[in-house]
Amino acid sequence: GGPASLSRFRGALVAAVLGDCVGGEFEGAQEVPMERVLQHLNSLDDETKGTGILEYSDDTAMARCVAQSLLTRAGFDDQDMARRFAKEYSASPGRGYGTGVIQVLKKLSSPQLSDVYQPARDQFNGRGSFGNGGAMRAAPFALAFPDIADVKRCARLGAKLTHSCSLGYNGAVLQALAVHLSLQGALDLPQQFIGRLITEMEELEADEVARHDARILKEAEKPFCERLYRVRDLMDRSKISVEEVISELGNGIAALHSVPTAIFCVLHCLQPRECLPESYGGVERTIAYSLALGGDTDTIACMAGAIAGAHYGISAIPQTWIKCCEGAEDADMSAERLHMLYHQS
Ligand code: 8NA
Ligand code: MG
Ligand code: MG
Repeated sequence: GGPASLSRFRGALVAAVLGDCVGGEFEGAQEVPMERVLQHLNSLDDETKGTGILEYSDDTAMARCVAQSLLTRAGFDDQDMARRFAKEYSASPGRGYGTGVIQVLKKLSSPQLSDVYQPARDQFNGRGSFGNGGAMRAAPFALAFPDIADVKRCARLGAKLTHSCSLGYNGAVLQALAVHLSLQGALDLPQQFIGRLITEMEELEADEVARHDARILKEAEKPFCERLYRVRDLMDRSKISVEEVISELGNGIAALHSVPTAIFCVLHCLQPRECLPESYGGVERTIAYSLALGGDTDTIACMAGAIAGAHYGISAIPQTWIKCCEGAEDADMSAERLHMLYHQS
C-alpha cells in the first residue's frame, strides 16, 4: 500500500504482537542458534503439532493500553493512560514485567496520586528507569498522529509515565519515529531513513537533561546518535556475524541496547539473507533474525516487528502465525481504528 495505508497500520500492530509472542520462547537466552529459531517458527505452520496459543507479555499488554487510551480519548491523556497501565497490571501481573516497573504500576493504582509522572521519577534513587519498557509500547503513538511533532511529544510523555530517565524515554521516541517514517514508506530508501532518524535524535539529544543523564551513566555525549551511526556503518556490510551485532549494538533490556538493535534488524532484513529460508518474506525474516540475537528477544522482535510491519503491510504476515498468537486479531482491529483516527486529524 501507499503511504499511511491501512495495510501498513495493520502490519505494524500485528507484527509487533507476533514478535512479542514468538520471542517469549527465547527471552533472556544468551545464545540462540538460528536452527532453533527456525524450528520454533516452523512449529507455528504445522497445525498437527498443536503448539497452542503463544501468550503475549508486558510488551503487548502495555501497547494495548496505549492504543485503547489514544482511541478512547481521541488523543493523549496521561491520567487515562496511567490508569489503564495500573489496571492491566493488577488484572494480569504475570506477564513478565521488569522488576523495577512493577513498583511504578502499583503506585499508579493509588487513588490519592496527584502527579501521574511522580512514581516514575522516584525509580532508581531518582534517576528513573532506562529500560526498554517505554519503547516496547511506543508504536501506537506513531499510528495515532500524522504530525511528527505530535508523535515525538506524545511518545515521550507516554514513556515518562514509567521511564523518567532520558535514556528510557528517548528510546521510546526513537522507536515511535522509526514506525512513523516506515508508515510513510521511508524504508524504500534505507540510507535516507537512517539519516532522518539521526537528524531527529541529534536534536533530541542536544537537550540539557539528556546530556546530563548521558554523563552520569558514562555513555557517549549523544548515546542514541552514537548507536545509530554504528547502525549506519553495519547496514552497509553484506556479511556480519551475530556476535558482532551484539557487541556493537547490544541485545539487553536497556532502551539504548535494544532500540537501535531492532532498527538494525529491520534494515539488515530488507533483502533475503543466506541464513534465512528463501520462502520467508520481510516480516518473517526480521522476526527470525531478531530472535537469533538472543537477550531481550520478545522486546527486540516486538519493536523490529512494528517497524517492519509498517513497511511490508499486513499481506506479508502469515495467517498461521496470526492464529497462534494471543492478541494478534485484537491488534488488527485496533490498527483499523487508529487508521481512522490518524486520517481524521
Ligand atoms: P524496568 O523499568 O524495571 O527496567 C528493567 C531493568 O533495567 C530494571 O529492573 C533494572 O535492572 C534495570 N534498570 C533500569 N533503569 C535503571 C537505572 N536507572 N539504574 C539501574 N538499573 C536500571 O522495566 P521495563 O519496563 O523497562 O522492562 C524492560 C524489559 O524487562 C522488558 O523486556 C521486559 O520484558 C522485562 N523483562 C526482561 C527479561 C529478560 O530476561 N531480558 C525478563 C523479564 C522481564
Ligand atoms: Mg516482555
Ligand atoms: Mg522483554
